Amino acid sequence: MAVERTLSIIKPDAVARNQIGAICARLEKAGLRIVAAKMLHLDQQQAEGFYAVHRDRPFFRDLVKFMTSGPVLVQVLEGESAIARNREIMGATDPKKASPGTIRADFATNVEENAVHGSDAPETAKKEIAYFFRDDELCARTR
Ligand code: DAT
Ligand code: MG
Repeated sequence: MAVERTLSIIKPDAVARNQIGAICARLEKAGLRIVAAKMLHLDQQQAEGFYAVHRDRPFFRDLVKFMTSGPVLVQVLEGESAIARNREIMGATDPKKASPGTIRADFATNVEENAVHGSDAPETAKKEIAYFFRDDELCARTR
């Protein structure tokens, strides 16, 4: 096991429902530490760039529209196996398939409006963190 960092986004649906605190409580309870955070209202270019890997998928336009529909909370989480741990507590992309007790099972509306984002691998975590944060904006907390 190793201490890792991962990018988390609390998406516009959950922010609009005032669920930031409830979701952060889940992250913290899972042992993940918030080492950077900012609230942003993404513009189209930022959302398209962030989800560029999905640009040829049929849901891309709707995804960008949703991600720009309101503010999001972008965070860097740190902890033992943070990337996998965050994915585990997020649950499956489609909340209908998400295990009971996961964030998406409890907070997502559907596969499009699914409350949270989490990096899926070390390379994507590194890329996604750098997409939103400079190195000097991250505060190491795990000793
Ligand atoms: P995840 O967010 O679990 O990493 P992903 O990377 O496959 O899932 O997709 C990114 C986002 O795109 C996802 O959170 C919601 C949207 N999306 C994925 N599959 C979809 C689908 N079949 N229909 C509509 N939106 C979808
Ligand atoms: Mg993904």
